[in-house]
Amino acid sequence: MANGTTVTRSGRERGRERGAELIEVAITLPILLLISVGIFEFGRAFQTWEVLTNAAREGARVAVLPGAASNAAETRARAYMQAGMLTNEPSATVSVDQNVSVSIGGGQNATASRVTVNYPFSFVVLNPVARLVNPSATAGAPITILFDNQDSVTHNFVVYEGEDDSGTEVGRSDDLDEPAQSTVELGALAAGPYFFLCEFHPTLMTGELTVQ
Ligand SMILES: [Cu+2]
Repeated sequence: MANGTTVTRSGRERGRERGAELIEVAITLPILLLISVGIFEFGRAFQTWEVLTNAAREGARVAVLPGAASNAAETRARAYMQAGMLTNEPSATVSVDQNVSVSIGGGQNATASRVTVNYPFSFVVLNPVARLVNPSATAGAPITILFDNQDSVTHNFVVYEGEDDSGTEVGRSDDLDEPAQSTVELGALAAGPYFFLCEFHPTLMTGELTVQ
């Protein structure tokens, strides 16, 4: 070796490099796993969404038939959800309004039916992972909800303890009559169900929040 440079590596240096690889894998593997799990989870979410859209449409097709029985639309929508393998179908709510006015163009309106399907969807893996990252999203920690009205119709957001509006009120937003936002501070809540609604649309805009 007249002019050449020899590079020798001691066994200890090679070992250090292997250690660095291990750390790289340790950092990237959870991210890779999260991405692949996310693909499955969101794939399932979109599939559920498609089935629900079709179930509501099937229900609406039945609801507009002359002389349709009042529960026929709901029965059809639920049958579609079962056929679409939505196993949580009993917890879903289907509401049918057979007296809705829709615009059919040219300034004309027609009577129509509106079928709304609400289905409780939860991510199998991402929910627990989110709780790992943010364990404060559990009972005992204060909860802040950002109520975002994107509508030019007045809405609000009121939360009650328990399963209906007979419980103690634990928080409310401002009444928003135009697109705006309002924060609702719920404080630290005990585990259990909390009912929420919009006081301006108390039959349509309701829901339940579960503190775990
Ligand atoms: Cu409302």
